[in-house]
Amino acid sequence: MITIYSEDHRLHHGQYELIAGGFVPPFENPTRLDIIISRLKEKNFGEIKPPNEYGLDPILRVHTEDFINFLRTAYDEWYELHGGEKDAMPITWPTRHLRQVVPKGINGKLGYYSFDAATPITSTTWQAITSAVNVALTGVDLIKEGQRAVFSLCRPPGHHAAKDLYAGYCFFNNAAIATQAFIDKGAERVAILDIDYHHGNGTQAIFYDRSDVLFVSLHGDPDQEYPYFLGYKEEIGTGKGEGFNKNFPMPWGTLWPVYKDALDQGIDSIQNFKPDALVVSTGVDTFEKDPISKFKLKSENYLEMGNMIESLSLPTLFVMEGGYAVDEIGINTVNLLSGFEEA
Ligand code: OKP
Ligand code: ZN
Repeated sequence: MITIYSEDHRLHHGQYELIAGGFVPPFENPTRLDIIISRLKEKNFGEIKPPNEYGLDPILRVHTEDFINFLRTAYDEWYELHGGEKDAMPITWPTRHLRQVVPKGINGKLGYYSFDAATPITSTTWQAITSAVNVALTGVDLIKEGQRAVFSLCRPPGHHAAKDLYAGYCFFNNAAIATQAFIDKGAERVAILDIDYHHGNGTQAIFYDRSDVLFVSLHGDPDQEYPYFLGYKEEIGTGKGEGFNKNFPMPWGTLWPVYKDALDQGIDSIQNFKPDALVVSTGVDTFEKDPISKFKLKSENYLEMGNMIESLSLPTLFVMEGGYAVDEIGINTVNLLSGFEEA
């Protein structure tokens, strides 16, 4: 399987995220991809290629122009106000009983366009997030050219980002942009299987009223787990999209047998949808030793997971999302891809 990868991911490296009441160095950091790349090489997994350049048009198919412009200029506006010592970070959000206005100043805009304080914007975040989109889109083109499967090794991740909202380490929704690109290049239906531990709230929101994209997500129950305010079972889509959104929330402590049963059901619904392509939002933070997650999957379970995904016999684009147990992130990610390839 070909991997698409750009060194530009390093240009997003925040100083801090807020977690459990304190600021710590971000769990989402460049080392994650270093470990995955070295495992891919160790296993001789396949060619590693740089992305092509696609510009902003494919991003505009998913995100609003004002949001894109905000991300492009946010750090400069922050710098003007606060100087360059700290990364740009919101602390106030337009929740209930406040107005959804776009304030002129950067502090207000950071809150308007985000929903957490885990997602710093640095002076070079823009280059990293546009390169991650290019990594995802290059995967789409290789599949259009006939590859059965491609691994788009994106960083930062994307599935928490909605059309005009960032958070959860995510800015542009790489998987959603790739999905829309498949459709714009002729696919009638595309399925997204989100196996990251966290609910892909951004992806769900982007496609919630659409019947040409089926979104299936397996994740920690939002009653207990981030992002808390989306990802419940009863969210099935709206309007024409009713029936094309499927959530499988599972409790903390979930082990492989329960997870496998949900994955079987998710795979069945993808099969019935008869898509032209599959996009896998690939998180390995379901791993038992993940430092911010609470499922209990083991490294060998990812082999079986890849095997099960292959059984759909679909052109498949793996887009990297989360996974923070850096010591094993390479083993687990490459196990998933090998399980697919050796099926
Ligand atoms: C990004 B991805 C709660 C803190 C959550 C943000 C998590 C973002 C995960 N324990 N902080 O889906 O892997
Ligand atoms: Zn996650």
